[in-house]
Amino acid sequence: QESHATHEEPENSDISTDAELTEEEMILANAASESHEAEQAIQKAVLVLKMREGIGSLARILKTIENFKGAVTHLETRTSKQMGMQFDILVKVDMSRQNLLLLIRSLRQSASLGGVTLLADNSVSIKDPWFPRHACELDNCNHLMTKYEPELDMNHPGFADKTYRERRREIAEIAFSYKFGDTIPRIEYTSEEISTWTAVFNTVLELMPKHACAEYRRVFKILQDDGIFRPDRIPQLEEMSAFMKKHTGFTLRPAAGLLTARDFLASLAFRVFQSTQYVRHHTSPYHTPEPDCIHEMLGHMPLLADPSFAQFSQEIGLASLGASDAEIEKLSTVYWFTVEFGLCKEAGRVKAYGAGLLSSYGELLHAISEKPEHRPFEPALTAVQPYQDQEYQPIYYVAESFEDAKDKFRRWVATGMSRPFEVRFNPHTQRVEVLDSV
Ligand code: HBI
Ligand code: NLE
Ligand code: FE
Repeated sequence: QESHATHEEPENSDISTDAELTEEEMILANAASESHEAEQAIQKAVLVLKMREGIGSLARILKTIENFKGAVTHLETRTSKQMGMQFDILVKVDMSRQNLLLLIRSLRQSASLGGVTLLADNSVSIKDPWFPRHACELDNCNHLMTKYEPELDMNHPGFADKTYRERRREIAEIAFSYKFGDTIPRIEYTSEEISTWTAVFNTVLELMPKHACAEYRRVFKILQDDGIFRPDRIPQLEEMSAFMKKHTGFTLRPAAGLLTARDFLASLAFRVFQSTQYVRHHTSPYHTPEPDCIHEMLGHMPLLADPSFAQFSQEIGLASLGASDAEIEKLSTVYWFTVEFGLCKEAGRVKAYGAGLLSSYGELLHAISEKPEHRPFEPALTAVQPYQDQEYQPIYYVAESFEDAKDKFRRWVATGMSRPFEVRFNPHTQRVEVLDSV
């Protein structure tokens, strides 16, 4: 018996079954050998174990996990449907990759277990994950993050405002019951909501000529000419969706609030943008940490109606399908520093294209001032830059152009993703096709 025998429990040491690693675990093992830090970092993993009839001991299994410094964060058992097996155990653990591999080997040699499968791991994509293959499946991709909501967060300006909370509930209801293909219900915005819009709209009109990128200004003008952008009226999601469909094929579906990054990014793969429909609290018109329809309309819509930018957005979405949690984190960081808070160069000048800047008078002025740091957009570095989403950003990334950002992003995705397949969007069927590449 080899080196791991030292970790072995005495009760099991007389048994030795084949402890070969599967294909996925080999990927994991290779990834693990890349760097010492990666091997040691604590990650999440999901294992399924089959316990044999008669001789199994759950306590002993847990003890083995503990021996390898694994922290069990979730445990489920259910009666096995298989002959000779008593029950299946689903266990989620936090542990280093190095120890995870040793643990799997050790468990495979245990007499009481008839099967040990690594279901998922934080850093390596699973082979056959579920993700939407058609825009209609986005009906399942509307999970909310419970964060900064007027109901939940004392710092939210609407926290103490009963009427506002009721209004938010009413509008969220539309998103919850929305199904693919439905017409997005119209909202009769109140005069208070409209005056918040008017205030933000007028600041955009004032700052845009000097500080917004050319693509934004171009589409903004069309939106004004079409009568969709007016100071005295909030655009309806349905009319904006029709406008975008005409320009880039992007469409909208209503979202109840901040969605999980995985769900939010997945929709972009289908050129669908999940848009909030409520209006920020009237006491904070010039900056709010959460998306609202003023941010979606004035920040996102003009650029999503630009072909080059639309393509870039879709590619972030495509890269997210079937990605690991760690990769989703990186992609949403790239999204954050580009689509939300990106700056770009135009004839040597720095301009804003990020939606969070264009919809926020306060942050736009901050971003182009001397205060924050400007760094060149470099996906591999940008993707690992920590950020917060409550205050103005201390760092912004500057792209040479959309084309350049797209090129760099493509190259980074091509080398940096672990998933063992490629995806392609078929515009004729509106489906994502999966191509095996390994
Ligand atoms: N959800 N509705 C909504 N709007 C966003 O802009 C948004 C989101 N969820 C996650 C998210 N943005 C960020 O994590 C991005 O960086 C992906
Ligand atoms: N801070 C932005 C605004 O006030 O419009 C919204 C950002 C949403 C991520
Ligand atoms: Fe946004």
